Amino acid sequence: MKIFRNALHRRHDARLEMYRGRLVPCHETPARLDHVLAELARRPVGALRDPVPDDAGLDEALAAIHAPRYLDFLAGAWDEWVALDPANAGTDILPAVWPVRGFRADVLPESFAARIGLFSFDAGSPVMAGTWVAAREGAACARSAALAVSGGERAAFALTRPPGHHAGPDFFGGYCFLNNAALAAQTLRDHGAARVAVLDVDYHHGNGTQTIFYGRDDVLTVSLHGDPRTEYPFFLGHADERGEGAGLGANLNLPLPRGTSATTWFAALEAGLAAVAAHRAEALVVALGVDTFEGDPISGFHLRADDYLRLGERLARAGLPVVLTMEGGYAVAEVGVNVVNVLEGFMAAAG
Ligand code: FKS
Ligand code: ZN
Repeated sequence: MKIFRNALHRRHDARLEMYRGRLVPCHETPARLDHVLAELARRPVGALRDPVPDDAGLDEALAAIHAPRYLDFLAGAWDEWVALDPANAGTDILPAVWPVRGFRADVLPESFAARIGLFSFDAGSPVMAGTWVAAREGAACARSAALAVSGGERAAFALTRPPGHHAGPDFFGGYCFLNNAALAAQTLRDHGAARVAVLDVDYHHGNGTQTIFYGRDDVLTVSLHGDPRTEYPFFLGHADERGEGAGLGANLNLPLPRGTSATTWFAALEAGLAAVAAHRAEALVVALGVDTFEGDPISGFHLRADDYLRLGERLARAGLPVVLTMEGGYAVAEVGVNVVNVLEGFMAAAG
């Protein structure tokens, strides 16, 4: 398996997120990815490589899934923030005001505080000096993985953070800024796959990916996740969201209650893979979060380390070329074993 690693991931190392009225240390840390690298050094399932250099093709691919004014804002947010007050350089940026229903999103405010609210949906996703560079390099990893698979590789992994699946056409949130899984799907489409499926196995609903492709029938989006009635991101991810317009029928949500066992989870995975087969997808993108792990501090499913081997095997048996993108997982010390188990299971069954 080709593994494209984001060597710039440490540039995004945000300090504090808003939680229950307090600023608490961020769950989404560089150590998460370091544990995957350490496990890969023990169990080499594929060589590590850098993505193809940042080029015009990356901009084009990003522009196909994100709005220009959102990309412009993110690229310049840190410089704007520091220009407001040089003392800001010591503090990460967090939004504190959002346009809810009835407010206007069509008029771009001049105020920085207003614009960062317009382009986000929570106060848990700090933007810092290296956020754009890290996220962009991650997008390059996702694109490179998709290009490798388009070129005949059976599987490729974008080993990156910050994650991507909550980032929508013009918003960040849930630690996500650029949607790596969506970018991979779009790249597969642009390079020969007529129909692509995104299967999101992170504990949290892939709201960004769903929203990006909601009106399209060429990219099926499937997500298995904690029921949004109780679980983040709360406001999307219900079973009755089936897509709209041309995309009607090309979105499948499989919400499961907090406390769901591995047995029930794997049954839902079968339903998700059946939808992928029915879509006649020619390539699959897996948004791989391992926060479904029983020891995860912020999630509520009960998968064990061995279950990730089974997951990898099952994904391989779907028979499609696969791009995997790294999403969540916060039992930091176990993230490496669980992620590499998926890759190893895949390679063992892919033969
Ligand atoms: C606990 C509240 C946590 C935010 C949860 C974000 C989940 C992010 C993720 C991703 F894959 F994107 F990283 N609220 N203080 O795991 O879905
Ligand atoms: Zn998650």
